Amino acid sequence: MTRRKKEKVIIVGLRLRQNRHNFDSSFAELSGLVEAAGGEVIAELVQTRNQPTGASYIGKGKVQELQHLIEELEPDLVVFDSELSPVQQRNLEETLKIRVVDRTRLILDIFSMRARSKEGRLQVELANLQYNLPRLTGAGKEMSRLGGGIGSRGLGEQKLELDKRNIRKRIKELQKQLAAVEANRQNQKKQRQRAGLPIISLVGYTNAGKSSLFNRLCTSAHRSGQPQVTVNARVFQTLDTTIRKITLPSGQEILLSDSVGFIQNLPHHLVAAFRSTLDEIIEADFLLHVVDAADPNYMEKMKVIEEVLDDLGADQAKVITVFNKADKIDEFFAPGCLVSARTGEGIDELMQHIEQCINQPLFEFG
Ligand SMILES: Nc1nc2c(ncn2[C@@H]2O[C@H](COP(=O)(O)OP(=O)(O)OP(=O)(O)O)[C@@H](O)[C@H]2O)c(=O)[nH]1
Ligand SMILES: [Mg+2]
Repeated sequence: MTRRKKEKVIIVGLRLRQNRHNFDSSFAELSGLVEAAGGEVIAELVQTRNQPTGASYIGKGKVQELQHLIEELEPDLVVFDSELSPVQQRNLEETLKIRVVDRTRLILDIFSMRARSKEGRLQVELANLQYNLPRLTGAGKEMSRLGGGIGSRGLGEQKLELDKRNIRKRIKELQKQLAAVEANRQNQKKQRQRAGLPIISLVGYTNAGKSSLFNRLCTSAHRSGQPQVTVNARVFQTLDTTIRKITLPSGQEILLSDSVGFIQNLPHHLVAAFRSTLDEIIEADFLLHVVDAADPNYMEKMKVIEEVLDDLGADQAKVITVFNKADKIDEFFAPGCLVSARTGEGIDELMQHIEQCINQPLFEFG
């Protein structure tokens, strides 16, 4: 992919009166998502209302205000902090004469940039097509109109001209290919189960430090020399699942798995497409919920993860909460382990705690 210059973005949000708090953290996060997609936020526009309007999501007056802002600042696109209906999106683009991208599309874009494994790519393409299908009016016009840049990734060049019928065909094809990959994965899972080792999955909000903790646990458990997973301040750095066998201080072996992070308002298309990855995460014997203790919004983010885990049907009793980034904070009351993946502080205690959980009576593996 060629490096294009940063696209200029105006972000727009609707603060619903009954949902103020969620809005603030979601909107603050939107800038990070725009950056992750290769853009730069040059202005923000927020409206407070009781509910969105059917035609243009924000009210008429606000659309006018946005229009003035666009004329003045000449952004490349506008990003809305919510999923727009196909009609709202079309109306807005026609009125504003500019590319309009919603939060869902933006997250799909980032996932498209990050997907590496075969399964990840198939899942992302599937989610993209499912998102685009109801948004196509003519024979593939809309998709090719998008041209490039934020809001257009994840569809191979050759697929830009697909019409609805072909998209449906491609969706079926992808589902079939994914089923095959899934069968393969089930096989691997059986093999792992046969080995009888407990599986511990790292879960948590994107950027909490799951991959850093994964690496730290791998080295502390004397597995240095193993290829490490990539750590990055960008959101959704990790998409693919990595599993390593590590040996805890007592000699107990476990399988540790690192995977995709979550975020509030994850697009349901994406969740559906990633279902098998998510199922695998929550089927682990234990879930190590990694929380960024230095994040002022850590409580809300914890709640997001708890809700996601609940939706996925994960057993709360399997969750071990660990607060990370201890090196960044002075004082913190942690109702669980407090560690720093960076400095190694608290890691021994965490490993002991994991061992205790594994060796609880009544818990059997395989
Ligand atoms: N100061 C400090 N920074 C940390 C610590 N752990 C992780 N980080 C930083 O936090 C950022 C995110 O770390 P990752 O390990 O990639 O986070 P992740 O949860 O795997 O993120 P995704 O894969 O995007 O979901 C990176 O910039 C890390 O260097 C820590 O203990 N202390
Ligand atoms: Mg990661």
